[in-house]
Amino acid sequence: MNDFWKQIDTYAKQWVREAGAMIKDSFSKELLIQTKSNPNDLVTNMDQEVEQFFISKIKGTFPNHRILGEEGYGEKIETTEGVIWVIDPIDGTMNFVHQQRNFAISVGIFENGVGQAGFIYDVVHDELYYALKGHGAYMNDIKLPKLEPVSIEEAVISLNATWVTENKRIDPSVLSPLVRRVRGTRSYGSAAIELAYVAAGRLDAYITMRLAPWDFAAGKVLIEEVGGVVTDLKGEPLQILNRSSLFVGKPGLHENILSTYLSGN
Ligand code: 2AM
Ligand code: CA
Repeated sequence: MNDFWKQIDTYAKQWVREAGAMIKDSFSKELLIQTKSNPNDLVTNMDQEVEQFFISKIKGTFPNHRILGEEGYGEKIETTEGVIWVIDPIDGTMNFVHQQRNFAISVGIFENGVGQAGFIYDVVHDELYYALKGHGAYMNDIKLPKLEPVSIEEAVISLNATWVTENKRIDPSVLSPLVRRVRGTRSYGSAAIELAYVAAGRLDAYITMRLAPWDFAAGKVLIEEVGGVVTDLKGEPLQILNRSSLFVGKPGLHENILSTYLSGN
């Protein structure tokens, strides 16, 4: 690993853990909760404070780097050149508000459009998942093994139950047989956690209809580093600055589900 990425790795881990401590401290304080695009789209003062914390740290240390953040304190970014930090200060805000668990900080770092580093911190479980492209993926200090193929019958996949009954993107009659055939389904309510779990082999695949770059930036780096496959629902590569559907999974399983259930949608 060259010194530039070693330095980024050291700072990113330090800031993610500091931000996690800020979030933990907030559990004993009153939270200010507002809604964004609809009554179920929540934002709290902590989402905003944590994003501002990252921006001040990154700008103070790497003034040439650009930042794209969920809460909009970063910049308007239209091109992928240079180093871009893609940040979700709290992914799974509804879980944060309702459960005080099952949320994560997600930080993906891209250089000229290529994902180079990913950090997903499950604050409550104190699990930091991270990867540097070409240097392996880890959960805390444990190296994550390469993902091995698994059959559809043995797979535990993650998806949101509502999509099986109503869905603008995929005819629900497509997802129902898949749900019946797999070993089990799960839904955690935080894309970052679900992506980290695929990287760690706890989930075999994850399907979601619409995510923003800050939801998947870090997870994409993590999953690709352990040999998983990251595409949209059509099997096309993700555009890192665009919203997208997402389908990630173990090698082999991804191809099987795509060709048997998703192609043609
Ligand atoms: P959030 O908690 O940061 O908003 C829930 O299924 C997952 O999808 C969470 O990761 C959530 O991120 C994300 N999400 C919810 N609504 C979304 C939307 N309209 N666009 C993109 N991502 C969304
Ligand atoms: Ca998010």
